[in-house]
Amino acid sequence: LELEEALRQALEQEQFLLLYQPKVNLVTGQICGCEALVRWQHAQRGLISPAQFIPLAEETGLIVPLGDWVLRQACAQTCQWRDAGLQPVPVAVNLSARQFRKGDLTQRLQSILQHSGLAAGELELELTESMIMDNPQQAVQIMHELKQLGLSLSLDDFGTGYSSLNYLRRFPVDNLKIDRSFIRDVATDTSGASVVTSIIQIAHNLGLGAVAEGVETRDQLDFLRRCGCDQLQGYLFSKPLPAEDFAALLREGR
Ligand code: G
Ligand code: G
Ligand code: MN
Ligand code: NA
Repeated sequence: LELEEALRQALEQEQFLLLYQPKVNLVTGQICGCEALVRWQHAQRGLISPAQFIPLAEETGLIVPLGDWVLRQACAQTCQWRDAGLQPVPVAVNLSARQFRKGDLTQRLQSILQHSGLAAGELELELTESMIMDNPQQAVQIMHELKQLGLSLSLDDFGTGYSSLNYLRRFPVDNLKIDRSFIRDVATDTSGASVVTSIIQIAHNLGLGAVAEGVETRDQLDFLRRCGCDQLQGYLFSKPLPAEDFAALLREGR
């Protein structure tokens, strides 16, 4: 209860910040996108990871106003980079299950985009398999509405959930993000490597992009490049960065 009250107050006082982690095109080596990751700047405890407050935010419903703040902030920041003369890249935001299921999601997104001035094509939403598989039929409907708005969609943490291939075929998503637990094993374990190869093939056979998360080593990078993976994200290239540092990368990268 104490944490809930603190979270409520933090929301009122906007004690949150976003870090931005680059996504890199494996062919060109250029930054082709970024993922916005929220942090709580706690007066006493310092930066708190979302793993420690997203579950409570989800339980209490605070995730809806927090999620809206994240969306507004990510859109505003991307517009600010553009206005500063940088060539911004699409920004990806993680949605939680409760945000995804809330009936007015598309209207709220439309209004957030309108107010920020960001084009819908510059915003990507990361959805997880588990939130979709709660009620796949309804999820497919929501995803179609989001696509109609012009947004891009990624399936996050792919491989850890339980989508049947039959459903996957019907999801109007643009990218599969291969969970980092699979990437960890590619260079050391042949079965780990074949899981990753297979996911990349499934993505391509369905006309989707394959994005590797949690890439930390050169060996993993080489493996992913050989398999034709499209994008990577991970500490090898960069950890999640404050907005100013990400802007500096954009400035030098082009
Ligand atoms: O950045 P970090 O590894 O600490 O993130 C931990 C988890 O929190 C990840 O699963 C990530 O997807 C999730 N997360 C980060 N930012 C957000 C956010 O803005 N909204 C939601 N719903 N989850 C987020
Ligand atoms: O669940 P989701 O994929 O959204 O989680 C993203 C989280 O993964 C971010 O919070 C980020 O801090 C973390 N992350 C990003 N790159 C790496 C990496 O190379 N290794 C590890 N272990 N974690 C990473
Ligand atoms: Mn994510
Ligand atoms: Na992920």
